Amino acid sequence: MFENLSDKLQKVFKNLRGEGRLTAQNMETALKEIRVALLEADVHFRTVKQLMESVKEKALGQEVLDSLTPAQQVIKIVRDELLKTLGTHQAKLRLSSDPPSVLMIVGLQGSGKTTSAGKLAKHLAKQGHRPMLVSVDVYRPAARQQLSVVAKDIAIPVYEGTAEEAGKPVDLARSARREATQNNKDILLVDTAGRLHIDEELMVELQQLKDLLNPVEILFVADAMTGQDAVKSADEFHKRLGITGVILTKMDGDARGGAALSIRSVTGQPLKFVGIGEKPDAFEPFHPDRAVSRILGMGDVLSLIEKVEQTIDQKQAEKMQQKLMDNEFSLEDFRDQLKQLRKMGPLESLLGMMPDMGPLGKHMKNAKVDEKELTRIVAIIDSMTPNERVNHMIINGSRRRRIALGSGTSVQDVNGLLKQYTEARKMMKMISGGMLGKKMGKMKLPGFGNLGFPKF
Ligand SMILES: Nc1nc2c(ncn2[C@@H]2O[C@H](COP(=O)(O)OP(=O)(O)O)[C@@H](O)[C@H]2O)c(=O)[nH]1
Ligand SMILES: [Mg+2]
Repeated sequence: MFENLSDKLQKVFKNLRGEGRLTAQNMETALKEIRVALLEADVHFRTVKQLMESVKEKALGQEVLDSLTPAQQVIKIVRDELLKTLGTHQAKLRLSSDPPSVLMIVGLQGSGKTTSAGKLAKHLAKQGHRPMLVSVDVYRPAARQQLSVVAKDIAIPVYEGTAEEAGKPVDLARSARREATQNNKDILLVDTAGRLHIDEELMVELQQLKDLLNPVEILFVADAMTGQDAVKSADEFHKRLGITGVILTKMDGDARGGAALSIRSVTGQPLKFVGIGEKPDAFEPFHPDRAVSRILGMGDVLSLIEKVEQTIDQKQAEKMQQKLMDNEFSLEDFRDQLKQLRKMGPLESLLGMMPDMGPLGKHMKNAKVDEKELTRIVAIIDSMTPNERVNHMIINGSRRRRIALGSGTSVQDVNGLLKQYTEARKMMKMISGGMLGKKMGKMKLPGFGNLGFPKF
């Protein structure tokens, strides 16, 4: 996986290592080499273009961390942009709250659908789920039997179907779902037929299955070794059917990684799992951060970069905490905190990581976090004048109307935000005087600034 690309990028970084500082010239050379490395790895040209534009912008911009050498800085920038391309977080499998969750496995012939359906079922069973399998590939004689063999091997039940259903994908799917429900299975994996090329008939059939089953996931299975062809067919399937994620198989044989790197930026749908061999266990959730470490290779440099970033975040967090304690926490700080939080990942997972803080903590962990809401709040604060941001008391009715207009929100939204903000300040004042303040002061939570806003 990614060996070729990794080798080439490491060479680029090595050449930079001798440089005392980043100049327009050595940057230019490095950027050119990175671009070539990506193209040679068969990354989609549009993905390369996007990636290189952001890398260039950052490299020439002012985002420089003093404690890193030029080479390390470039590595950091490339790492950040690769992560953005792959999706900063692992794209988890969605499951329905109304079981059985139906997962449709689609893709071209030979891409690895049947194998992956079995692997995924096994993976889910290991997590404590009760999956059931069904094959609706009624065209190739041995296709359904192949799934039965796979299922037996991993001890997952499979719906075999009746003689009347044998040639009818929709009937098979319907009965399989009923069977899954009756047997208290919480997940039904539907292995569908493939073709050598995308054709109308197949798409119509898949659409019928989709309409019937209302799947929570339509996973497109692509063979990584086919490179950009895999990306192209993923894109076509997505346009026709609306896929929700990709399983990239045969990564064990793909040294370049072009498909893996392009799929999300081309289709907009994340890579969820990778197949790394023929055996039922050769399958894993796709972790963008691990893939990036693998591509860049330099474990030690990456941990150094992380450490430097943590120190910076930590310093900022401490400054914010002090402001909170002193009740000088302005709307501007509030906005910066929100941006900081967003940078660190989905708020829910962040809140989930927090140590137990008694009733207040529980309240926060249960809080529904809405990223859209966050974007709106940032927009509202951005529409305020600097003076308004540090002095919220001056924001009267007409200012509120202006802010709402400027941020594309309503006066109610602005009122809501100001109310939450003032309540939070009040709460912080109370807390900073009492026991809790002392306890929290020691915890140094990076997202501490958000403590007062449990309503999102
Ligand atoms: N090396 C390797 N082979 C795989 C992987 N996934 C599937 N295969 C092989 O690819 C071939 C086609 O797989 P199959 O599941 O029958 O594809 P389908 O036609 O899409 O159902 C089989 O020989 C599988 O063993 C993988 O991740 N790595
Ligand atoms: Mg098959």
